[in-house]
Amino acid sequence: MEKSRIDLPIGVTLDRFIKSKEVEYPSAVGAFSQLLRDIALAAKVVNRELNKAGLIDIMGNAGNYNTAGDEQKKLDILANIRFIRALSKGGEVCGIISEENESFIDLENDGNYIVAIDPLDGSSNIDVNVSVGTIFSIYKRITAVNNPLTDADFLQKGRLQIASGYILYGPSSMLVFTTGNGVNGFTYEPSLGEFVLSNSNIQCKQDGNMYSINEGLSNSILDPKAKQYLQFCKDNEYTARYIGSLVADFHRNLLKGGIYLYPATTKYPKGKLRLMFESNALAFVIEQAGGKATNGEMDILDIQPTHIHFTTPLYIGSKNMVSKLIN
Ligand code: AHM
Ligand code: MG
Repeated sequence: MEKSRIDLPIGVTLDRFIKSKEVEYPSAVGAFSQLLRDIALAAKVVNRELNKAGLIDIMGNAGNYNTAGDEQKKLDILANIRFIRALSKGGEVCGIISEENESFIDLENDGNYIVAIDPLDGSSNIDVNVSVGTIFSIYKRITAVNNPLTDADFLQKGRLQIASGYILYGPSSMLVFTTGNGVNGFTYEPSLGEFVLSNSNIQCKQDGNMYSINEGLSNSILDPKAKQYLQFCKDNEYTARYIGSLVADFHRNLLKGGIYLYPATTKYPKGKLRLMFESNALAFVIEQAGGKATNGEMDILDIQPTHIHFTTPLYIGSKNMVSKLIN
C-alpha cells in the first residue's frame, strides 16, 4: 500500500523532517530516527575534518606523526573511527560492517539495527581536494536480541534495506537518503550546523545523455553489452563525465539524468564495487527515485551476497539508459 507522504517545505531542518516522518512509520519509533541523527552527526564531524584537511595536513599516509607526536591518520581511517563511534554510542545499532574492516563488529547490545558503511569512498580523490562521500545502508537485525550476531545478520539482500543513503562532501555537503518512501536531499548549512531540506522527493529523469565510466578500461571490459553501450554513447555524442568518486558521479546523474558504469574488467572480473558498502545503498536510492540498478543480469537489490566484501559489476542511473544497456 502506498504510504502517505507528508510534504515539508524546503529549508526545514533534518531533525524536524525526521520527527514529522515518524508519523509515516509508526513501527520505526524513536530508535530509528535517532540512528539517522547519529549518522548526520558523524557526517558533520567528518565534514569538519575534511574542511580542515589541507590546513593541518592529515591527508598523508597513516603512520605519520604530527608535531604533538600523535599518530596522524588518513582521512578514510579517521572517518571510519568517527562513524563507528557515533553508531556505537547511539545504542540503536547492534552490528556494523565497514569497507575499512575485515570482519563484522558485534556491539553486543540490544539494538535492532545493522549498518553497512563505506565511511569515505573515492579515496583516490582525498589527497587532491576533490569530492568524496560516505555511503550507508541500514537493515534490521535477524538474530534475536541478546544472541550473538551471525553472518546472516549482515549478508542480507539489498531489498531488505530499511534505509540507505550517502553524504557528499563537495562545494556544499549533502545528505541524501531514502527510507523506502521517496528520496530527499539535505544540504549542510555550516553557520547553523544543520542539514536542511534542499531537494524534496528527488526524481531521476528516465532518460539522459551523460555517461560515467573509467574509459581507460575500455579494452579490458568483459561484458559485451557494456562495450556495445559505450559505443552507443559515443555514436550519439553523449557527454562523458567521470570524477572517480562514486557518490559524486552518482549524485550528478541522479539530479541531471545519466548512467554510471563499472563493468567486470580483466583486473576486476567480478566487478570492483562492493555490494554491501556501495552498490546496495545507491541501488535503493535510485529505485526510489524512479531509476534502475543492475549487475547486467539482475537487479542489484536481489543479489545474495556470500561474504561482506562481495563485489559486483554496477550499471546504475536513469531507467531507460540502464534498460537499454541490458536489453
Ligand atoms: P574506493 O572504495 O577504494 O574508494 O573505490 C571506489 C571508487 C569509487 O568511488 C569510484 O567510482 C571508483 O572506485 C573509481 O575506480 P577507478 O579508479 O578504477 O575508475
Ligand atoms: Mg568505497
